[in-house]
Amino acid sequence: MALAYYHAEPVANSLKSMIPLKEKGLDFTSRYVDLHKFEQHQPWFVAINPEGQVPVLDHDGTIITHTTVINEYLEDAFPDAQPADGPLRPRDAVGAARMRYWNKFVDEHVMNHVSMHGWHRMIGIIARNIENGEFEKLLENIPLPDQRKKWATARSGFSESDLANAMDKIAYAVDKVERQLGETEWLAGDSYTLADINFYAHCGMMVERMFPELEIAARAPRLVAWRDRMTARPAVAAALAGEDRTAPGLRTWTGHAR
Ligand SMILES: N[C@@H](CCC(=O)N[C@@H](CS)C(=O)NCC(=O)O)C(=O)O
Repeated sequence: MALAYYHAEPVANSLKSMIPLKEKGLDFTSRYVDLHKFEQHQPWFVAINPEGQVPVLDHDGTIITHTTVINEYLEDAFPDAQPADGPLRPRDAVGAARMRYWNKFVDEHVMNHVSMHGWHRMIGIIARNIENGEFEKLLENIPLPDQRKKWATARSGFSESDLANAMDKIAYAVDKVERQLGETEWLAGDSYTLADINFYAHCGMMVERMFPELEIAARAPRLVAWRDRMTARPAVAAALAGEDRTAPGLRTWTGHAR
């Protein structure tokens, strides 16, 4: 059995599937893809993932993409490799449904909004530092049309109204998670699941640092305690310790928990 994981910095999607690999104690080869050098759009990587995005799981030559799919695949392929405090996907139908409900919420209503602010602060600077002409050539190599648009928008700047709308959605998600953590210890119930990992990687780990105006400590104390419980898990700490080539000045987005 050979597993390889292609990933970038330990934040957002790359972190989201790295945590389950560590939690499950699976033996895998880590392959860092340097997004700052646009390796994800180069022919060798597009031959692995035609969508030109990380992360990617290679299991004995079978390629699996999209983090929510990768994480469920790992549960199906390695059901017995689990952390001591229980499986990452509940074994009962209701628990699994609750986990998927939160995964859907994070994937559809959280991830893109936090990502827009991250791109605005970090990718925008990287994109504006690329010469005209060269930037257009880089755009041509991006396989996904929406991603091509996102790079172009990052360079020209996201609109104030889009950023404000994203901010409203993030505040909504923070309040929703805070309410849930008033009822259950973890997002999907009494056990730690892939849903916690998803929200942590896309929002929970960096929300306080990225959005001081939300006054997270006062507004969402249960979320802060949950985040600290997550960060203290040895597997999460190991995942966060992964390679990070982000220039220190640009780490408004990635530098939080490390
Ligand atoms: N839906 C995909 C999204 C993957 C994604 O957005 N990856 C980002 C990194 S967090 C990426 O590869 N960005 C590089 C680019 O778009 O050029 C997933 O869940 O894996």
